[in-house]
Amino acid sequence: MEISAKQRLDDFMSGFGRRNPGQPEFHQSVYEVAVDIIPFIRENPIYGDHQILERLTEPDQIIIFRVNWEDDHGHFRANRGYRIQHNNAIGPYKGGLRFHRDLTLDTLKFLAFEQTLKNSLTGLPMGGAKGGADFNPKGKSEQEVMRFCQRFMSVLWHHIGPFTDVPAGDMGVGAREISYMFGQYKHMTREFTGVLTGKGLSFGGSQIRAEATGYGCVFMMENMLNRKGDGLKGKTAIVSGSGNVAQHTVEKIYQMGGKAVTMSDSSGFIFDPDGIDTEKLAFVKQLKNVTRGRIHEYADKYGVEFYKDQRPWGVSCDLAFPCATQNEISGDDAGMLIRNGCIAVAEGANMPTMQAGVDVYDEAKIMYAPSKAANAGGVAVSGLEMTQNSMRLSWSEDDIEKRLYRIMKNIHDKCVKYGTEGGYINYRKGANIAGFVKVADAMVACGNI
Ligand code: NDP
Ligand code: 2IT
Repeated sequence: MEISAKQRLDDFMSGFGRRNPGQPEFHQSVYEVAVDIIPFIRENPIYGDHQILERLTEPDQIIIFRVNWEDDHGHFRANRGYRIQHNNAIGPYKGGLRFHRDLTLDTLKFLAFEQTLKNSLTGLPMGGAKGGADFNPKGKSEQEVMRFCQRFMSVLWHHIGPFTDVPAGDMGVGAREISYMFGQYKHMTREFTGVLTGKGLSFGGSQIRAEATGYGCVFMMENMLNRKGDGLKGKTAIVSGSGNVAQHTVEKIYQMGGKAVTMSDSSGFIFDPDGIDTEKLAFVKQLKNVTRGRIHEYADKYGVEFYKDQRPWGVSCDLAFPCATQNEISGDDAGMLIRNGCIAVAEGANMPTMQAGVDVYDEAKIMYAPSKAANAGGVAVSGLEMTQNSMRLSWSEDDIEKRLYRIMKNIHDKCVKYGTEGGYINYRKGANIAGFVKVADAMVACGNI
């Protein structure tokens, strides 16, 4: 008797759960993919014969290490560093580093798995990885951050290289941290190579890398709207977060004629009904990237409301851009968004919507660009940085932004190709299948290694 797709999914997830106990985020991200991939494998049995889903949900290798450093008071401190080298079927391991107090192996395993499919979607030759440390950058001095980055890299350098594994930034790791780590890598190896992306412009960095994730996310949204004969112009958007991704999402929304009315951090959100324009955004950039303050200072300066310990999903809007962190939109939040008129969601953060929220989007059939498609612009420009480093030249700002736009349009079109269900585009399914096929074909071709 034929086993149903539902039974196969349940069997697969229960085996996966046994192999990865106590890892709910990894579980969530794999489930979200398996829902679409298991029926696809039934139609394409070669992937089942080669056990691709089983192999793809097991990281190639995980490196865990102690990072010793000294704080400004001369006290010895120890943190835990990680690098998950998830899959290199289509290119060297590639993915960001996250510094966050609560970082766990579970979070990194979900991020590295997602990264593998995301990198495949970009069309560039990059495998998937993720790493970081449970180091809390908040309240640390410049010197402490520098010392931590140096000590972190003094272990990690053994495991990475321009043809092996190319880290970049993620939460808590921006241009400052990448630069310190690049300096340390150079010091250890005596080699100037493109081993990290997100570098400063004067030492091998790319134009538009800092902007790329946010810009790309807005380009993805614009493509979804365009397909319906609509566009961003005149739309009201809510954005969460106030870090790298949120800042450049707000910037591009403004440039394209939309109006972003919220931003947030882990202490609450601000609601500015007049919209966050270039001048106000410059204030946010200074606040978050230089003085490293809290978002309520925006409310104090511009006389708008600050909602302490709350998220912005109750504010009515046309479009939503979650750009802070994972699992920031529950099923109830998703329901609230839709009741308040939201027609589309593009995820700048990684897996910001809980499974219950994704089910709500599915049911309402809104336009929903999942993170692996919507935020792929960041790693795509990282890929372009690797290309420029290999060629030993650099492309102009205009050139990179055009390339980024084309890559996002291409991702959109791949989602349409694999996600069309009658008149509805299931972007989640489209992204999952399009990301999977390229990696899976490479794994089949290269044999069981
Ligand atoms: P940043 O560190 O620059 O900013 C993170 C933002 O999220 C801050 O505003 C932070 O507030 C907020 N935040 C963190 N935790 C919470 C929480 N529990 N509740 C509410 N807000 C929170 O990181 P990025 O902007 O780079 O990353 C944001 C998201 O985008 C992450 O999911 C990341 O993985 C993803 N991403 C990043 C890419 C990149 O190129 N940087 C590429 C693709 C995806 P606070 O200051 O209070 O902590
Ligand atoms: O989640 C992500 O895609 C990133 N943090 C960017 C990774 C990269 O290598 O640029």
